[in-house]
Amino acid sequence: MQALWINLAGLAAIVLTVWWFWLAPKGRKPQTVRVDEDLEIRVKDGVYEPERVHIPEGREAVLRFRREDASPCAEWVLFPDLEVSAQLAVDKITEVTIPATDAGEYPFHCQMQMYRGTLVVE
Ligand SMILES: [Cu+2]
Repeated sequence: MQALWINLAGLAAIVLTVWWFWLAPKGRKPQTVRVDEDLEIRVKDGVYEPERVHIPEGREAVLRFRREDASPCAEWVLFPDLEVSAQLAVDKITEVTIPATDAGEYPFHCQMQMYRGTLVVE
């Protein structure tokens, strides 16, 4: 009986692995991504990727920026309408907390407005 349970556990692990690597929905270079634990916003070559980020209305959200551009241009990210700004560390994740907000579109950009993105609260 115990062997059966071990086999079932092994089978479940295999199924989960297959699902995760082959069957789970994955966006290919999505322009729009729901905020979740795995979302990173890459800061590289003059673009935020993804450049549109969706977060739920009325809930605080944490955005993770990974700055791969060492130039000073990319150093800060500003959400002027939300009065949020953050200094981004190079080659690291910087977490930026967005306060609970009404639905709408809120642009964000670097201090020179060369990098540009939109936070979509819905
Ligand atoms: Cu800039």
